Amino acid sequence: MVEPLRRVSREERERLIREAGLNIFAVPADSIFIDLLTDSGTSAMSDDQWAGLMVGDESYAGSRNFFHFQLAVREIFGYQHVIPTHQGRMAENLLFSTVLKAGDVVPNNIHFDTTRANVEHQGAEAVDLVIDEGLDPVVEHPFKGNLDPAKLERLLRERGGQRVPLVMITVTNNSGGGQPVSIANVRAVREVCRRHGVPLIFDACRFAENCWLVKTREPGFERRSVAEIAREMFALGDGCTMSAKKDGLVNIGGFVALNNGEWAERITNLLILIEGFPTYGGLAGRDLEGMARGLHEVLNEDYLEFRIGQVAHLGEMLELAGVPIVKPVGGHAVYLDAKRFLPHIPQAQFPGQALVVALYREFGIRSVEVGSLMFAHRDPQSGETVYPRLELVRLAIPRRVYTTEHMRYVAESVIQLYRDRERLRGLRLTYEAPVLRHFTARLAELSAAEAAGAAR
Ligand code: P61
Repeated sequence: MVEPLRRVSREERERLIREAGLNIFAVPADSIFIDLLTDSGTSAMSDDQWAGLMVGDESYAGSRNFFHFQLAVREIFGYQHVIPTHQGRMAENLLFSTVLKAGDVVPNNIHFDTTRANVEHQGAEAVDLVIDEGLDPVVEHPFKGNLDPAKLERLLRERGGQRVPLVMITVTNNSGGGQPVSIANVRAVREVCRRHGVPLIFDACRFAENCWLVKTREPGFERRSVAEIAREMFALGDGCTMSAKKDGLVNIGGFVALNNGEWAERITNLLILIEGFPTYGGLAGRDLEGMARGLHEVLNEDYLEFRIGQVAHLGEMLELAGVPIVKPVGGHAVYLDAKRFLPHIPQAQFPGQALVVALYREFGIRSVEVGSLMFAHRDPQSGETVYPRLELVRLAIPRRVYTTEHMRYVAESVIQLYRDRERLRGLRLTYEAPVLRHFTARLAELSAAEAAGAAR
C-alpha cells in the first residue's frame, strides 16, 4: 500500500496544535508529515495478509479463520486456550477482571499505561520492578527490560498478607524505552514465581522484537531461530496478553492465551458478555486471518534485521549529533531523554510534551510523550505529585512503512531542534480527565515570566 504524505505549512501546523490544546492526539492525522506517534496498528500489511482478508469467513460461530488463528497462536506461543479480543487492553481487562480483586498486587517490569490502568481499575496495585539499570537512560546494559528477581522475591515475601495472583513481564518493556528482557532473566523470574506458586503472564505485544534482540545480544542464542527463542520464552510462562497491533502486524486485534483452563473458561464467559462470541472476540473473520498470517510473518528474520536495524540507525544519527537518547536503542522506537534535552524545564512543566509540541509545530513530526503527562500522579497519602523517573519522548517507528530517507528527515529535524532547545518553554495543564489523561488533556504554553516563576 502506498499512501501520499502531505506537507502542511508552518502556519497551519501552528494553528492546528493550538486548536488541539497542545495535545498531539487531537491533531488530524492527514496534517502530520511523519507520524511516529505509535507503532501500534500503524504497520503496513503484506500481500499475503491482504490476500488473507479476501478469504475471511464471516460465520458467526466456528469461522475457519479462527482455527487458523488459534493454530498460529498455539504453534508460536504454545498456550492451549486462545481467546481473541479486539485489542490489547481488552485482553488485559478480561484477564484482570477475572483474576484480580481489590487489594491484590501485580508486579511487572514496568506496566504499560493501559495495563496499569486496568490493574488499578480492579482496585489492585500495579508495582514496577524493573532492574535499576532500566530506569537510567544513560547506562549501557543489553537487557534493560529485565525484571529484578531480588525485588520480586522481596515483594512476594513482604506482602504476605496481600494476594499476588500473577506476575507479568512486558516484552519488550515499552514504558522503559522498548528494552528487551533476556531469557536468563525470564528463567530467574520463573524460578521465583514457582517457589511462591504464582503464575507468570507475558505482555507479549512486541515478542518478536524481544526475541530478535535475544538472538543478537544474549550469549548462546546466536544460532537459534527467533521462533525457537519465542517458544522457549513462552514455555517459561503460563500465558500472555497480546496486542496484535504491534508484532501481529495488523491494524486491529489481540488475544489472551493461557494454559489455565479455569481462568480461560471464566474469561470466555465474560468475553461473550462484553466482546463477542469465543471464535471472533470483537473481530471480523478476515481480521483473524490477517493476524494468523502476521504472527508468522513477524518471525521472518530478514524482516526483523531490517526493522531493528532501521530503528537503530535513527538512534545512531541522533547520537552522533549529541542528542540525548535512551541507550541502547531498543526494539520499536528511539526515545529522546527530555530531562537532558530540556534541562531548563522542570518536570512539573512537562518538558517531554513541550518537545512533542515543538517537533510537530516546526517539522510536522508526531511523537508521543512517555513522562509526566502520561504517568505523574498524586500520592493518595501525602497528596504530593509523584513524577516518573523517566521523562521520555518516543519516536515509534511503524513497521514496514517508512524509508531511510524519512528517518534522515526525522534525525535532521530533531538535531535542529536540539541546537535551538533553549527557546522551548514549559507547559501547564488546562484540562485533565481522571484516568489516562494524556489522551484528552489540554495544555497551554507558559509565558517566559510564568516559566521562570514556576521553576523557582
Ligand atoms: C503504544 F499512547 N501500546 O505503545 P492496545 N501493552 C503494551 C502496549 O504497548 C500497549 C498495550 C498493552 C500502544 C498504543 C497506545 O496511552 C496509550 O492494543 C506493552 O493499544 O489496547 C499499547 O494495547 C495495549 C498508545 C496505548 C498510547 C495507550 O503506542
